Amino acid sequence: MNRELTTVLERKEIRVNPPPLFDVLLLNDDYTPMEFVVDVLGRVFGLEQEAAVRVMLQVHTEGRGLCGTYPRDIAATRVARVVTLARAAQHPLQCIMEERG
Ligand code: TYC
Repeated sequence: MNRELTTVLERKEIRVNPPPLFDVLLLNDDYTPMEFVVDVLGRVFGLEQEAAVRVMLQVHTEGRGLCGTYPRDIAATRVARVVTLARAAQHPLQCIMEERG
């Protein structure tokens, strides 16, 4: 029996697996204004202007970029906030979440 499980049984503790983490990513498109993307990154992910510009430019040049990594519910809420802001402004900006490998 592996060491960790043995320890758990001896201590009579319940130790569950750590919750999965999800990357939240922005995808590039040809229409959403750069300034809008930078603003969203600040509002939804709390990024400073400089960091927001960096992520926006990474998305613009590489096709996708990492906004942050979170437990499932927080990741899903941030994706929804981005999409809601984008659609309200009639921009096609896409935001997705992916489980960390
Ligand atoms: N490619 C867009 C433009 O040239 C800018 C952009 C950046 C759009 C990041 C989406 O996730 C995005 N206006």
